[in-house]
Amino acid sequence: MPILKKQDPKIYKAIQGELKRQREGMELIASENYVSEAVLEALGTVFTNKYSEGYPGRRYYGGQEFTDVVENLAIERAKKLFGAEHVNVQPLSGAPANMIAYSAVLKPGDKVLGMDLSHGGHLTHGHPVTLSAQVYDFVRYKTGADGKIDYKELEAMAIKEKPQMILAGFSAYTRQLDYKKFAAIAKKVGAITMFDIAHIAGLIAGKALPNPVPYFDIVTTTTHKTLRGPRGGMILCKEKFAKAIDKAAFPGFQGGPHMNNIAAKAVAFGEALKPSFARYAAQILKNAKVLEIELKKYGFKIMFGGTDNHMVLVDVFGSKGVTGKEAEKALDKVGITLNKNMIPDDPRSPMDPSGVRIGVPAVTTRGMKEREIVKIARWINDVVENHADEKKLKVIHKEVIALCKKFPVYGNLK
Ligand code: DSN
Repeated sequence: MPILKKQDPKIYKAIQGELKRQREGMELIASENYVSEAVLEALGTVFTNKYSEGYPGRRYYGGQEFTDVVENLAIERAKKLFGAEHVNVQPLSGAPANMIAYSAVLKPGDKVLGMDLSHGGHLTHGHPVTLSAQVYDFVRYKTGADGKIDYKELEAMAIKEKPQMILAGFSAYTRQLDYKKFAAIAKKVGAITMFDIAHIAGLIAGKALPNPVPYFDIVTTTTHKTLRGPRGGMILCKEKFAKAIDKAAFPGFQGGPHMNNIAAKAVAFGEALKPSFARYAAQILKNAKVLEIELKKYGFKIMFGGTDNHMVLVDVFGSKGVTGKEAEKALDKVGITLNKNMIPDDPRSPMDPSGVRIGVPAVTTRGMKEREIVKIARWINDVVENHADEKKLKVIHKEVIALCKKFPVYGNLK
């Protein structure tokens, strides 16, 4: 970046610092990943200059011969990846994608069943602090006594509440959803089905998890988590909702789409269509399972009874008497990044909850496999148990950097 270095050294320095952090750090935030250098290249292009309100072939401004190419390719590739009838690649991210989808098919005040945040749902699924909860009447379902979604209870709730929509999707729930059962419950009460697959989209694209798209009316996602694309959102839906979704995205909710981002989405979807992506997705599941098994050996309580996807939710406070915040902070010191997280019905506060969420998509992108995950689990235990021992933390930090250097990322970036 020779021009930036000269023109704006402060920003250049921060970017270099972040690059070093990402190269030398063990990234275990379940929603983060490393995009390819091709995706980064597409993001930093002249498409950032272009306004293109509307859709391919019907835009409001001129000069769209190249924007149409990238948006059409992104749509075509996403359709192929997920077997979707209709795709809108314009949502700026996951939260707007969800608001767009709600507004396309619901009226203000309509009732939606969505999963409780502390049970693994997401803020935009009707948490009281969000706009979604101000506009729609969200009723929250929870996991049952065995830590999994209780379909009988969900059905009873659906019959009682008569919602217009039943929403699936999670940012911390780690078990596989029974798509058929879920859709059958919605059908019984005449509700629209929506699934926010943001966390697991890459696992679905890589065929490590079954595809929910045939079972749901609307599927929303981000493109930057397991799917390993640029930060952004996307909506997949049945043809009968296509017009409403497109209209709700533009002009309903957003203005001009970010075309550099859409170009980068197209590149990422192209990568996800390759056989190597399926191997990546399969390895994520193997790594997460090893993490679950190893952490259990160290006496950590794994929420929901275990994992079927890319992450585990751990009750560190209940297991080791260390809060989620303390664990996050101590792990940060050794270069292991993850996030504190509520556990179901957490007695502690969201800013210092009982749990931590640990995900393996980013380390799997680096090429780490079962052997490395065993080491990572050992470090997590050592750090949590010795979180106040600065000397020990320093030793572990050196070991973490050494392992990360064996699995380099962004070799061509300067
Ligand atoms: N912030 C994302 C996550 O970490 O799950 C969801 O929005």
